[in-house]
Formats: sequence, structure tokens, C-alpha cells
Amino acid sequence: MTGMQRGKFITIDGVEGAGKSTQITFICDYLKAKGVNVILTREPGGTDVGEKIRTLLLSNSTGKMHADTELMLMFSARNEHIQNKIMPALKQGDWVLSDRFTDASYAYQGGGRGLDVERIAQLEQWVLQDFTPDMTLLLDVPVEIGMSRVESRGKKDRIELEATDFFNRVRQAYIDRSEQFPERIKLIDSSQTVEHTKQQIKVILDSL
Ligand code: Z5A
Repeated sequence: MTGMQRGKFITIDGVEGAGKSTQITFICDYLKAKGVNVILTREPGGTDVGEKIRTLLLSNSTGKMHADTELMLMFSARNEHIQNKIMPALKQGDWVLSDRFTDASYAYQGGGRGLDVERIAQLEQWVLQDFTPDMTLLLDVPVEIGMSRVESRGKKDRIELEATDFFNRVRQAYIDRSEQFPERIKLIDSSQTVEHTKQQIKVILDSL
């Protein structure tokens, strides 16, 4: 690329109630204070088409769905997201901060639903080629703690209705990925206070 420097792509992931939404606001403000132009987005979603796919994926009225269909819908939304939002922003030098990304497909559809990781990797290669986040912040919390944090939210969506076992497999798949990609995925203990998590994130961001 000539001239302008490409922005950085940071993703934040983890099981439910790990504190992604809480910390993402802090990260955004922290980077802005350092003079970085940041775009905040999420998956599934982030574009008009992606948000429609999100509704289909998470709505209880959708009912049962084949795990492969769920995986492909996640990647369809992701393709739209990358092509129409993430790449254009990075190319013009903005940073992009995404609440969840491909690691969630490995964790939820791979770990949770039990889909073959090799098949997910094939889809990833097809859609993303070599595109990958510059950094992923993985907020880790025991499933029971995460669940107790979100309990008061009331009605659960289609995926949240899964049993504790499902989320334990999701958490383990995230941890496995952080061990597989230690350079990119920073595992953060998010089981303590919001402030404790924030301090760990700050140290990591300063290293960027
Ligand atoms: N999904 C998938 O299956 N495959 C994919 O490829 C992708 C996604 C991309 C939507 O995700 C669903 O899509 C998700 C995975 C699936 N399904 N599930 N389950 P989402 O990110 O939109 O929704 P979510 O997972 O339900 O996020 P969340 O529950 O909102 O989690 P969070 O953002 O990490 O939590 P939070 O809102 O920041 O915090 C929850 C509460 O805890 C809140 O009251 C906070 O004030 C409190 N909190 C936060 N941190 C702390 C600490 N440290 N101590 C105490 N209390 C805290």
C-alpha cells in the first residue's frame, strides 16, 4: 500500500457475560484519547445485511437450525462485514474494533455445536483468505460467573438458551485458540472487577 498506513483491526471475544460490551466502550474511548480514529462494530452484524442475518440467527422465532446453516450464516454476515465495512475503514487508516469475530465461530459452532474445525477452517480460508485481526482480546470468565452476570437481562436469545455444557465447550475452545495463536490472542482474566479487567487491557493496548 502506498501513502496512508492501514489501520489496525482489533477484536474482542469471550463467553457471555465476560464483559465485552462493558470493556469495548472503554477501549474505544482510550484509543480516541490517543488520537486514533476508531470504528466500533459487532458480529454477527455491523452492516444492514449483517444485522438482518443477526436477527435471523438470534431470534427465538427462527427455531431449530442445522449447525452448518448457522455456521454459513455467520460467515455470510462476516463476508458482508469485511467487504463493506472493515476493509474500507482499514484502508483509509481508521482502526476497527469488533465485538466478536471469527474466533466466535470456532468457539460456538466448533466447540459448542461440535462442528469439525477443519471445515470451519476451509470456510475461513474461502471467505477471509489471509485476513486476520491484528489483535484479539479474549475475556475469559468461568461460565457460571458469566451467566450470573447476565441473568437479570431476562429473555434469552436462540443461542443463549443452550445448556451450561455447551458454554463450557465454547469457553474451552476459546482457550484452546488462545494457546494456538498466542501472538494474536491475548487471554485476559475477566472474572474479577471491571477495573481489574480494564487494567489488563490497558497494558496490552499500550504495547500496540
Ligand atoms: N456467535 C456465534 O455463535 N458465532 C459467531 O461466529 C459469532 C457470534 C460472531 C451474539 O453475541 C451471539 O452470537 C452470541 C455468540 C454468537 N451468543 N451467545 N450466547 P453478542 O456478543 O451480541 O451477545 P452476548 O454473547 O450475549 O454478549 P453479552 O452477553 O452481552 O456479553 P458481554 O458483552 O461480554 O457482557 P457485558 O454486557 O459487558 O456484561 C454483562 C453484565 O455483566 C453487565 O451487567 C455488566 O455490567 C456486568 N459485568 C461486566 N464485567 C463485569 C465484571 N468484571 N464484574 C462484574 N460484572 C461485570
